[in-house]
Formats: sequence, C-alpha cells, structure tokens
Amino acid sequence: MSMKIPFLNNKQTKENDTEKPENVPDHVAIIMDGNGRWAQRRGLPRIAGHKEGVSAVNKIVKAAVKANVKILTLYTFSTENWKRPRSEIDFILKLPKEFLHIYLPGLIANNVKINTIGDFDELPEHTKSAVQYAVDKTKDNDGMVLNFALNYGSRLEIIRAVKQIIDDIDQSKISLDALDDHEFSKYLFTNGLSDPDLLIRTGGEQRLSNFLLWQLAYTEFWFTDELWPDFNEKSFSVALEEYQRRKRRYGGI
Ligand code: V0D
Repeated sequence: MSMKIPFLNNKQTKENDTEKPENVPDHVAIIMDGNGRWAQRRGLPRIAGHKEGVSAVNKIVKAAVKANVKILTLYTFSTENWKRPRSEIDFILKLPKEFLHIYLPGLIANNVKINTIGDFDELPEHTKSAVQYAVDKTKDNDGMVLNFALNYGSRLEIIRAVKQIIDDIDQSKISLDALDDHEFSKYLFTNGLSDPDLLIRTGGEQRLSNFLLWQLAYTEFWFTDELWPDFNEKSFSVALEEYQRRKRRYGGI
C-alpha cells in the first residue's frame, strides 16, 4: 500500500542533519494574523485567507520540527472570535478537521504530539471529535508538541485558575501559604508545558490580544508585517536567528 504523506515531502539535506544550531527556542508561540487581509487584497472572501492559512500552518510545523523546537503553540481561535459573522465562524471551525484529514498521517510519522489549550467544551461537536481523535492518536508520541489554542482567552484562563484555587483551598487540597507562581501555573491550561521562549505575531499588529498573558512574562517578542499565509520556512528561520542573536547578547558583556 502506498500512501502520500504530505508532511514527508521535505528533503532533508546532509547539512541539515549535521548542523546543530545553538540556542534554539524550546517553545515558540505564534499569533497567526493577517489571513482576512491577505484574501481581501486579492479580491477574495476572507475565508479564502483562512484556508490559505491552513497550508502555512503545515509549512511552519515542518520547519519547527526540523529546527528542533520542542513545543509549537498556535493561536487558532480566541474567545473573542465568537463576535465574527456566523458564516465565518462556521467556516473556521471546520478547519481543524480539514487540516487533520490532510496532515495527521505526516504528523504521526514525525512523532508529533497534538495538544490543545482553551475552553474545549464550548466548541461544536464536529470540531471537538476531529481534534480529540488526533490528540488520542498522538498521545504516546514524544516528539514535538503541537499545541493548538482553541477557544482560548488568557483572562478567562486566569479567572478559571483563581476559581479552582479557591475551591481547592476550601477543600484543603492546597494551603494559601503554598500558593506561589509555580503552584499557580499548574492551574493554567498550559500546565506541564514550559513558558514560550519566543512569541511571533504576523500581520503587522503589535499587541497580545489576550494570548498567554501569564506565560509570556519573560518571552522574547518578534513582530512582522508579513501576513500569515505569506509566512514561510524562510520567515520562520529569520525569527529564530533574531532570537539566537538576542540571547547571545544577553549572555555576553
Ligand atoms: C484559521 C490561520 C489549523 C488562523 C490558520 C478552529 C485562522 C488557519 C487548525 C487546527 C485555523 C486546529 C486544531 C487542530 C488541527 C488544526 C485551525 C482554527 C483555525 C480554528 F487539531 N488551522 N486552523 N483551527 N486557521
């Protein structure tokens, strides 16, 4: 049986196999902005930009695996995105299934583990089941963690944590004295994941838009005007190189 696995179409050169760049960020988080504008500039409907954004996701996942990134977190759907037109929301919420139908075999072949953060329960059943299937299928993989922020909002995440902590204090599961930033982190969606080392935002805006407010406290930021569908392996390596340069300066004089 021969099966085409799109993810595996990357040609690894000998150079890439032997090169071990220093100071690769363990955890990269990305705000994938500019999809709607990408489409509108071409006279296409906004949803055409989201669809094009899906193939950019695959390109960057491949690039991240190749670069030896340990965790890649992608902001795919925010709690604020429910304010968009219903037709656009319906289209976007079908993208996980479409993405996984095409790319899941390649992700499995590359030992990628799929994870999600956010309020998963509020998503439509068809979205949840497609994503849950992929999470289950990849749960024993120990390669890169591909972490999708789905129906994610950072303030909601922090409020949830506070409520759960109060509950646990009431039930004497933890003591108020023991609450420090390490303990607090365990109540966030990102429990078990290290904080991002590098945040990338495409599409020209320079703000966090309610993304990982707690986790980005010491993170390096990289903003680019490039729209997400145009963001490619080259753009990604430029961001990684800039990160490496910044860190080297830090350790220096
Ligand atoms: C649209 C650009 C992949 C940003 C990328 C539901 C907006 C394309 C996924 C995906 C979206 C999510 C989970 C998963 C597998 C794939 C995705 C959404 C939007 C929101 F397990 N792309 N993508 N999810 N866009």
